[in-house]
Amino acid sequence: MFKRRTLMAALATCLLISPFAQAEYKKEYTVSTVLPSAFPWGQAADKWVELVRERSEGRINMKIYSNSQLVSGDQTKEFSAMRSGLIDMAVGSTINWSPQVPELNLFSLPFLMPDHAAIDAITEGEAGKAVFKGIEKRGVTPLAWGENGFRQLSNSKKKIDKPADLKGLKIRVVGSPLFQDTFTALGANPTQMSWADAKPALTTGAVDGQENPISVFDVARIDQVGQAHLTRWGYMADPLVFGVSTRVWRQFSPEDQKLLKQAAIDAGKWEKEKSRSELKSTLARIKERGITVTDLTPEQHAAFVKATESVYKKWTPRIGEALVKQAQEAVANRN
Ligand code: X2X
Repeated sequence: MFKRRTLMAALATCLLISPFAQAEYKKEYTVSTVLPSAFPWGQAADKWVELVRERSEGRINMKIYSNSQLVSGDQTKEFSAMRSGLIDMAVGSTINWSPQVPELNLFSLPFLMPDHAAIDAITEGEAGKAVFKGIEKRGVTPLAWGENGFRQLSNSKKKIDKPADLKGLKIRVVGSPLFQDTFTALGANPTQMSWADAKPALTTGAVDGQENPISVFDVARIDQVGQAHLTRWGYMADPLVFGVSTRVWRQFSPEDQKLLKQAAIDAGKWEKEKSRSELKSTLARIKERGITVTDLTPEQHAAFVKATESVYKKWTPRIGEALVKQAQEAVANRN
C-alpha cells in the first residue's frame, strides 16, 4: 500500500513538472517589425507585448526590434530568420513573407479586395485558415491578423487616374515579384527595394513614386520628399500576421501558448479598429499639406482592373486555384 502511494506521488510530481515546467523560458523574446511605434504596425506589436507582459505577470518578456534591424533592413528575410530561430517572433506583412509563403501573395492580387469588409471576409473565413496553414507548414506558427492597410499610389510628377499616366514612371515597389508584374502590366518602370532604401530613393529622385497605406505616407512624411500626387486606388491591402517561430512556440506550455495567441488576437483587433478609425483624419491632414488627392470613378477603376488582369493569370496557379476561388467567393458573399 505504502509503495503504491509513493509511486502515485512520484508519478504526480513527474506529471506536474514535465515536460513544460522544466523548459526554461528565455529572458527576452525578440519581436521583429518593419515599422516602429509611430505607425499602426508598430502599435500592434507594442500592444501584443504589453498584453503578454500583463497577463503573464512578467513571466514572458518580449522586446521589439523595428526597422527590420534583425535582418539588416531586408524585410523579405524576416520569415526565413524566424523559421530558423534567429528571430523568435514577428508582426509581419503578408507582402514581406510572400517570397517564402506563396499563399500570402493572395492579398497582393490587384483589386481583389474592394473594402475592409472584404479583407475581413478573407482573413476570418476558410481562406484565412488555408493561408495560416501555408505559414504553419513552413515553420512559423501564425496567431492572429492585424493590418498595414490599403496601399495608395503617390508620385512626384503628375495626377494619375488612368493606367496610361503610369507609363514610364519609376515606382519603388516592395520586394515581392508580384508587384513587379502589376506595375509592369500598367506600363510603369518598377524597382524593388526595401523600406530602408525607399525614402532616400524618393529624396534623390532615383524613383518617381511609391505605394503605401496613407498612415505610412503621413507618418513617414512622404510628402516632404516631393510626392505631391496621391491616387486612392486601393488596389491591394497587406494584412499583418502575428507569428512565432515554431521552434520557439513548442517551448511554451499549452497555457502560455493560449495566452500568447489570445493577446495577439486582442492586439490585432485593437489595431485594426484603431487604424481604420484614423483614416479620415489622416486623409484630411494629407490634403491640408497640399497634396493632390485623386479618387477614381467606377470607369477609371475598371480600366485599372482590366490592365492588371494578366497578374491573375500568372499568379493564381502559384497561390493555388482553390484558395483564390475561395477568397473571391468570400469577398462576393461578404457582409
Ligand atoms: O516596405 C513597405 O512599403 C512597407 C513598410 O509597407 C512594408 O513593409 C510592406
